[in-house]
Amino acid sequence: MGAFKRRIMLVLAAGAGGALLLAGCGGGDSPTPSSTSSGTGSPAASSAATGTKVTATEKEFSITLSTTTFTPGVYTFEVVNQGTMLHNLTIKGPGVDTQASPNVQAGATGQVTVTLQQGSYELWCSLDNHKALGMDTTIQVG
Ligand SMILES: [Cu+2]
Repeated sequence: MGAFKRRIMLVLAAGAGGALLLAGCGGGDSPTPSSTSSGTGSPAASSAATGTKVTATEKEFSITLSTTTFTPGVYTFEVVNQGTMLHNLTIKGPGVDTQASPNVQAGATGQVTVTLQQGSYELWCSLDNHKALGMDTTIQVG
């Protein structure tokens, strides 16, 4: 009984040690883009919020952005659907060859992250004829 318990303790200790080891390696190995010049700028494909956050409030049939001043950089647009229909936010412009948020249910939110360069970008809802009905706006970056 006692020996069995001790073995479990050992296994647990080994597991914890392994986890610590992994955490240590991960922290030491992952380069931060700002501290090295070797990064070729492959962006993380995750949908996690990065960069400057902008709220895009959508309803039938308009898109209202929380800011109208943009400088080049990474932006995460958070779509807040205050309407009663399904909407999304689709973006196209320099370096962004049409990226879209997921389709967002009424009352829900969704995100799309893009890297904006200097220039003009069009933002619209690509569902049905929502764009023609007014869910269409243009921003100037830089
Ligand atoms: Cu829409």
